[in-house]
Amino acid sequence: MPDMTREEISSCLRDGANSDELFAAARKKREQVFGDRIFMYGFVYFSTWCRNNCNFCYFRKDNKIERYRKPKDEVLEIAMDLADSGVNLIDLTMGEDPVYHSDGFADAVTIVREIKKLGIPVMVSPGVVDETVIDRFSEAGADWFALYQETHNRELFAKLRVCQDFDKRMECKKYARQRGMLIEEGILAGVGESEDDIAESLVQMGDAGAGQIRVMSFVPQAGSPMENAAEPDRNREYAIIAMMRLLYPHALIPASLDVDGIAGLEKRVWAGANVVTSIIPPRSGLMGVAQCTKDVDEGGRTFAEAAAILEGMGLHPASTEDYKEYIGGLK
Ligand code: SAM
Ligand code: MD0
Ligand code: SF4
Repeated sequence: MPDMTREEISSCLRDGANSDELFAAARKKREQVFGDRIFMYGFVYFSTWCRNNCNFCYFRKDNKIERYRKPKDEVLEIAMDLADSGVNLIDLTMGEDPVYHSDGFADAVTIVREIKKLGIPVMVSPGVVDETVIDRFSEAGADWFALYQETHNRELFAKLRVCQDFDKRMECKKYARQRGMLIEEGILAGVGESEDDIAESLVQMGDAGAGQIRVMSFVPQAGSPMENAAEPDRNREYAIIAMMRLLYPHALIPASLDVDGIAGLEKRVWAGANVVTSIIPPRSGLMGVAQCTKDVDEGGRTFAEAAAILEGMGLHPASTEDYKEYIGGLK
């Protein structure tokens, strides 16, 4: 339990948003726990097919876009390149691809097993899956199971994740935690949530035992029902990152390159984040989720680019051994 009530969190978000003291306090907390180390995550979005119709997402089933499903060997090659570049973890992400659902995620489980042989931690982000699939991922050695509720307000959830079951999504990550995996929880900012909704989510994320917690500003997507919604003010996301750090000093909190590309890194780290996520190899044909192509082919989302920005802030990418030791303590 955080040592602030929902009301206190909510009023702090209302009054303290964008205040320098809030960010300074968050950075101080991060420094106390992590020193000058920042963790680095490689991102492999290996199938963009999806059976769902989330209103905020570019990859929703009804969006008429070009899709891919990368063959196993190519995914492994990309993961190896990422590992060589220095990332501490490979995040294997996919849409809720019907082909994978029909065969028990056989290839995905093999990919996890192979990447673990390289000695690098793995996160899986497959969406809602059966318990037997979670068992398989866990047995293959997946360290993390990521599944974002987006909001803990059920009414808002129903508007965002249309025709999906709120409780089933919660139960799924709970089961993954029981099976010994670490879990990542996440919310969206700028989708019609109130400060009270955010406060509720921040409390519930802690209650669920999430070792990693994230917030991402909603990015309107061409061809989706929310295409013409307003771009949310980024200060809200920064303030939420800082609140997360103050409430949960030991949490891993991403600064995602998937919202504003590499240009958005510094502000998020300044707000208290301690993990760079969505590092993608250039010219790999891979996409991001919220910013599907931004900075990717230009090489702007690489380890080297992100590391240079961190160094400029007096921070340093952690070694993978260091990262393993840290998450070992979370398990
Ligand atoms: N398909 C799986 C699922 O939805 O759980 C795995 C992909 S998941 C990692 C994709 C996440 O990206 C969503 O949970 C959401 O938080 C985020 N996202 C998707 N579209 C977005 C958008 N337009 N703006 C910001 N974040 C977005
Ligand atoms: C990211 N694009 O880290 C990824 C994604 C999935 N586990 C994470 C949203 O920003
Ligand atoms: Fe599919 Fe995930 Fe996008 Fe929803 S957020 S449409 S489940 S890829």
